[in-house]
Amino acid sequence: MAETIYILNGPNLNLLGKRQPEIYGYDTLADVEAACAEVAEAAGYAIRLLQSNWEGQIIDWIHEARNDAVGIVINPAAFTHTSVAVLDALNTFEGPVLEVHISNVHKREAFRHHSYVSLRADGVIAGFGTEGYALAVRRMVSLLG
Ligand code: DHK
Repeated sequence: MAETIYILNGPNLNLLGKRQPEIYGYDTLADVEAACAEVAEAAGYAIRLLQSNWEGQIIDWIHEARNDAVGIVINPAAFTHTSVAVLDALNTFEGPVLEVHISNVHKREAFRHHSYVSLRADGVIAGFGTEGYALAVRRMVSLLG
């Protein structure tokens, strides 16, 4: 069976495509999933894309990834800037971790400039729109190679 890359998404990303499209664009998470699956499957990997508005659920999925995934791509959304608990969970994961932000967080409010998750991430993509996810999966494939 193909090894799996987890693609985890934090709060409000269930509304992707409808929520502040001037910032996050019109693509939905289903579009993101299709783009990531194409890149991953071409390289012989499977993806599992998940989204939750609940911090504890994201942490539980990171724990699950310890056994079930070879890498994690994560857009922690607002938890990026607030969650030591998500950082601690990612520190329990042994494979590569890539952090994605759809918007360029550095061009936005100062509170978005700090990321707890970046203390663990092996790479960060910000401001590439939803295309950033598939780019992160491409990089994940090279890191796993
Ligand atoms: C998404 C969010 O929901 C925000 O809380 C982050 C991130 C930025 C994004 O650009 O994907 O600050």
